[in-house]
Amino acid sequence: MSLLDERIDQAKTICILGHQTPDGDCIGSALAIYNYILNKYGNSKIVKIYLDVFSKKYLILPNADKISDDLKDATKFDLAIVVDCGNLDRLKEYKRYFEEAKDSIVFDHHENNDIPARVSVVSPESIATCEVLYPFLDRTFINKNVAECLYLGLATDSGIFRYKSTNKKTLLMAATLIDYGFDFTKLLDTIVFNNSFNQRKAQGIAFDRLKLICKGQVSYSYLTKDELDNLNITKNDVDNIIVYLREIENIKIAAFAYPVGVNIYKFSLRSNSDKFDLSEFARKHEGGGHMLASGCIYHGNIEDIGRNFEKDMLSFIEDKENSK
Ligand SMILES: [Mn+2]
Repeated sequence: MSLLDERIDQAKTICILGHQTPDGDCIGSALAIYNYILNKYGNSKIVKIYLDVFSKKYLILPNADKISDDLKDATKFDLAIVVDCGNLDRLKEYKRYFEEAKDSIVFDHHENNDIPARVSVVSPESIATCEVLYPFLDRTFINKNVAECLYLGLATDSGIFRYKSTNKKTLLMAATLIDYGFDFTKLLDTIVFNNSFNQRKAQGIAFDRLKLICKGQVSYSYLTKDELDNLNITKNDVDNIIVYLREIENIKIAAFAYPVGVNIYKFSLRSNSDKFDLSEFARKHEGGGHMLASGCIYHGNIEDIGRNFEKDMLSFIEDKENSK
């Protein structure tokens, strides 16, 4: 029995938690565990998933409608399972459920994971948390629903099997999963490729405004709160724009800023080279993430933020160039 099964066995009440602004890997690994427990134990366990607000497109996943954003559950859970999250602050207010739980386990692939769980399964060389989690699930109880959730995390965190860290293990796992017979074309079209009409209009504004900063090394664009409101879309509808800003010839880093509060902007960051460890940059600016994909926060009006970010990023790049 795996160390996950042992802990689930002993628990009556279980909560599953993940990082703020949850993505495909976070939601996928959380729901994989949920569907796994349901398949293995039926209704004999009380399992809750608490996550920050996420895009409705994820509702295509089995039992995604069971995910709650409730902060007022009075249950002191026997077991908290944290997925795809490197530190407690990124659990936001949901960290209460972790801190009050009697037992805890974390599955993650973020470097410098410092969540004080009873058991930590952290593997930074893994492409996705779903990949970290997979060997701890008893194959007998992986069904079509579990497989679909795991596949989503694997596909999205690997850039649909395109990023450098994709390897034989990733593809073999994906091959095993698709054999369960879920509709992977529909899954990825719904969650990754399809955009609403207004999302495309927002991309148009961001592309029109796109510029090169930091002496031509960084592509940069942003959207404001008014622009999102006018198109009746939310921050979750624009988090894919960074993908396109990275796919530009001869740039080293891509940056896209969008509002997450009044005068608060989140920067999505992507690097095209492991020479620039963006998690290091992000940690200095209220953020975190991976070497090649990170996020951080700037405060103020967008003009000042743009100037400050360019200054910080240029000195970061020059620092790295000089140290090699
Ligand atoms: Mn991940």
